[in-house]
Amino acid sequence: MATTTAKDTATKEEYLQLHRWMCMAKALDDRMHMLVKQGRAPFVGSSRGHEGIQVASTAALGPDDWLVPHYRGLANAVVRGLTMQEWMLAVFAKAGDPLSAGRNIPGGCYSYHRLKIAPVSQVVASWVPKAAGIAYAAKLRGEGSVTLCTFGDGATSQGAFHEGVNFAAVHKLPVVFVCENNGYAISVPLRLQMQNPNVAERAAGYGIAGVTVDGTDVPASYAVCREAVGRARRGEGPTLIDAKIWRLNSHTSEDNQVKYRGAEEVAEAANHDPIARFNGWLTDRGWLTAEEAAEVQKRYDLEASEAADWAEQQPDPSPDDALKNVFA
Ligand SMILES: Cc1ncc(C[n+]2csc(CCOP(=O)(O)OP(=O)(O)O)c2C)c(N)n1
Repeated sequence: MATTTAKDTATKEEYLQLHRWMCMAKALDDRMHMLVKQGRAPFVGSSRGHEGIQVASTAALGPDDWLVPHYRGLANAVVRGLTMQEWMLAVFAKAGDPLSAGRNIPGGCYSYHRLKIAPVSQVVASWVPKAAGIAYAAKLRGEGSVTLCTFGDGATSQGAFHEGVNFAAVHKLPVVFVCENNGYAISVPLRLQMQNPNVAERAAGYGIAGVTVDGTDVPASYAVCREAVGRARRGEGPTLIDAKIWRLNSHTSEDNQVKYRGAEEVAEAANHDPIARFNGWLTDRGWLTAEEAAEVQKRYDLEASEAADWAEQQPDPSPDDALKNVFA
């Protein structure tokens, strides 16, 4: 099991692109919170705090690779090419929503074949064996694609996690498993989920590579994920990455995290925003000024607001289509 802290293996342009994707995801996330408060949207499961590892892991993929994300994967989808308008059509459950034609909670359950995003499920960890299955199919067909599977720390307490990772290990499948370890399964803290808080150490039990990384450190995360994707692509089997991060918001808009984390811890979490950290890293290098970083965020904030206003005006699904694409 290796621990990676800092590496610098990408170009300035690649890092600036990662930064833009993170700001775009934040803009959508913040706008959704506002829409929920205004009573215009029903729900948000926030990705704030997860953006660093999400853009790093997804940007490490190629266009023919598969993404099997958990329900908190907004920045993953943004990197795959999801547009703000598409996301907002889903938020308002409009007929033109390409994610689920207005049938599912935004972000919670959807699929997007064009972007090679497999169906997102609410059933925690159920997608881990599915990711192994997709990778198995790719291997049997000789496709050469890699599958990225993401999940939270809570998911690693489920039986499906073991089944999926073990199967992938035994068959040396081209999968990268990324635990976005935010320390909570809704209100249940890590110490009540596992005796050993280092998820990557379990990799030894499966006979695969395991790496721990600070998931708020974008350059380190990107390096680790690219190594893991390369390993999978070369036929050297899966990697289990434990990306330590902080969840900045409540589990969803349905709970109040101050009640179970306490105000002090919630305030501390705000000091671990991967976007603020990456802004600092880029400005230290002279690749972005603080003013430019603020300008990028402002531009995406405006676009997210315009996308929401536009989507809200689009046609609702027709009741006649209620059973379309639904399995009996
Ligand atoms: C099988 C199953 N059990 C319980 C739930 C209720 N539930 C939804 S999200 C969640 C927490 C999962 O935590 P984690 O895997 O750490 O991911 P996070 O939400 O923190 O990103 C739980 C218990 C569920 N959806 N599915």
